[in-house]
Amino acid sequence: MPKTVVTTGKRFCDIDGLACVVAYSEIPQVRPIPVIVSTLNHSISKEIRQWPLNFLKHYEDEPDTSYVIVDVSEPDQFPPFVKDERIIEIIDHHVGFENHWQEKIGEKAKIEEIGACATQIWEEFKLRKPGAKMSSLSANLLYTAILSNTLNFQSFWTTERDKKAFEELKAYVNLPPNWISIYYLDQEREIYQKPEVVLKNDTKIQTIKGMKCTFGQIELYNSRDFLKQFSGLVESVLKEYGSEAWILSSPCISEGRNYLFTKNKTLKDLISRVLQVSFEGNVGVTRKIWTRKEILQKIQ
Ligand SMILES: [Mn+2]
Repeated sequence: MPKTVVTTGKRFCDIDGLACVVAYSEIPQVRPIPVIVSTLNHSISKEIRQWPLNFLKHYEDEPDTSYVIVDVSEPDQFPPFVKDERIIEIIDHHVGFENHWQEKIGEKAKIEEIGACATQIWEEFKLRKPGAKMSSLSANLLYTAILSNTLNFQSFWTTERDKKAFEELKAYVNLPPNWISIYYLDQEREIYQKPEVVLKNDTKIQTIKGMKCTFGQIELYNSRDFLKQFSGLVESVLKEYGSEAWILSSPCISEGRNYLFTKNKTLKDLISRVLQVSFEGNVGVTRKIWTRKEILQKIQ
């Protein structure tokens, strides 16, 4: 029997990736198999982990399996079982590989600059299943993913489409009225319990101006307090990757700006110039909130 698998990146999975895999599996007539091989990061809070998330953690490729990829489009980031030639659809909001996939699968490659991939999945659901009711599990996940991936609608890539999807999903969610604060406080608690794990699950190696750079990210309610307490730990964790330089970016939800922490002069100079940040010692504060993706696009 031909099967379709819907999956996301292999390194770590955030609430957006999870939401997209689970919700997408509701769209086609014959349900695709949801598979997530990566570690779930802290944006998937303890409470969310207790929801009946029905994905598989492993998959063995079969010659008649087709693949749908969500929330990632860089081929290097796909799980090892995925066969690129059998990818039938890609929905993602990370730019860089649009032309590559356009050539391979044409209009089935939906790669757009938008706040959350969850927004694209909601739109896809509406388009392909007009009038259908989404399960509250999927709606809860997409709703939370839009909130989280747009940094509470403060990120630069947030669009009106994200806001509209968030509003429309309210009709299908089954969440307490104070869900937003429950969600963020849950995450913060977990981060303080194991900052090292959280940081490792959201660290990427990037080449910036020809320099290998370890780029960590921790989204917090209060980044200033966190850095006061954990700057030493952040430095030692990021140094472990052995790159030429390291940097932490911490979007601070309560202040609507980022705290950046690095000891590398080249990075400080580059970021000061491009993002108009002035560093005091090793810490710089931006004027607005930036995701790592946006920072990288600006400085590369
Ligand atoms: Mn995403």
